[in-house]
Amino acid sequence: MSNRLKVTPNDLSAFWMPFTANRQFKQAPRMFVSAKDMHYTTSDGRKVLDGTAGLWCVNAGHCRPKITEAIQSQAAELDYAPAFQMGHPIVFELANRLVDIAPKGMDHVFFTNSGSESVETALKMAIAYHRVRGEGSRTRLIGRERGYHGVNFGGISVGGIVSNRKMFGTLLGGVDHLPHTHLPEKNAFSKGVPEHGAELANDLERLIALHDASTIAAVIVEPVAGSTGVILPPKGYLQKLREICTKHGILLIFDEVITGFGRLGAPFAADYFGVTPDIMTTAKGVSNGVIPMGAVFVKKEIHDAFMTGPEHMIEFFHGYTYSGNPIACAAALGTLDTYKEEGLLTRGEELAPYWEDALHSLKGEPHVIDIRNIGLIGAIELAPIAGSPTKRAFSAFVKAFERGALIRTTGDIIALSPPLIITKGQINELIDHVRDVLRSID
Ligand code: PXG
Ligand code: PLP
Repeated sequence: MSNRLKVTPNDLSAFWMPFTANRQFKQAPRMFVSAKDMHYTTSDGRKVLDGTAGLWCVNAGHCRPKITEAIQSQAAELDYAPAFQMGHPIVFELANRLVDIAPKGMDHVFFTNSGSESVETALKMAIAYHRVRGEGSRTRLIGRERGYHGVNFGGISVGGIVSNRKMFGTLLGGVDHLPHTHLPEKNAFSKGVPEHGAELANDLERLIALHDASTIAAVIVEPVAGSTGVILPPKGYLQKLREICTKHGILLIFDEVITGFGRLGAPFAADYFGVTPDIMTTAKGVSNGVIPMGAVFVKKEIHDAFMTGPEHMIEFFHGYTYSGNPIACAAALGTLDTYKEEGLLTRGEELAPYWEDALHSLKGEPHVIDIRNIGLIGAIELAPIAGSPTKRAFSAFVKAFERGALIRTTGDIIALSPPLIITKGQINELIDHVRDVLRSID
């Protein structure tokens, strides 16, 4: 056992933790000190089954040798190269490898360091694209209620999660929202994509009638909404959005930060649904969550529209100090190698029926009011405790952790998204933990 295992820092106050109930956490900290494949190890030496791939990102499982080795050797060879006006070989190699697995037509990649940065990049690209081609009046952005697009100002403006928006002032102007597609009264306990609700895409026609297409740059949606508690697109919904955007010259952005890299059993949600967006934002699974990285995929026409004007001029005034950081690139290449060798980008397809049955076996357990699934994503929605929303799901989270399973909760919804290497036995184990937890909480 590592000698770090028993160490608990004696002062937890300096670190202001993100998206955490800081005071509650610091009274009873939950600490991971190591991880391997499907498991974490806690500071008190317990093994915890990872039911959430970290935060939806560790798709290949933990501490995979190819990724670790790639990082180690890159760190010793070229640690950093300036991202602007300079290059290094593996960032080009990585872009080519990513384009190879991307949906057809997405021929170019812009690197960022997170999903939030990918979203800002995509929104800026969309507005600037229209401007470089002489349609500078297209500046408006359309998001969706309950959407999550990270935490930067563009992302929270097009996003639709009230608590992520209300504290932060007036946000970006010129933004409107489609309605969300969560219709529990019609679709509860659907297996896979729900039957009802495709017509909600027609609301885009209403927004276009209100604002006029000539003012709208882009529509951004998560093909499957993750953070808000797993909301699936009704059958035919994404196709409809695609048709309306195309008809009106509006760019369609899929935010695939969660759905990208095999989560649905296909490399991207665009492949799964057979709908190709104009821009695709990714992060998380691109580097297995190991080193921060994001990648924005763009269609050739969009990229090429910028490649005009004097050749000595910068074409797109945007980029990050760490765009295409060599060590992040090495991690991503090690990740893609692991995905390829183990067939992980499509493994979810084989496992999905087993996953679906296991999840839906929780129907009828205490508090369960809906179960949703797609690929290797699952959601179990609980009835909230009257007057104390989120409390029931949070106690399920703590109980599960104590029993040996990491689950994720948002509102009163339990979201599951295990690493894509999970075995059937481990699926049973995870679902059994959830079942026992549901039976033990108030
Ligand atoms: N877009 C989508 C669709 C996301 O899911 C982001 C953008 C932002 O990515 P970064 O890397 O900036 O966090 C996300 C991130 C959860 C959870 O438990 C989800 C995310 C992040 C952390 C927790 O639902 N999604
Ligand atoms: N703030 C200051 C003062 C900077 O100099 C920079 C980058 O040079 C940034 C913010 C942006 O940092 P990054 O490129 O890591 O996003």
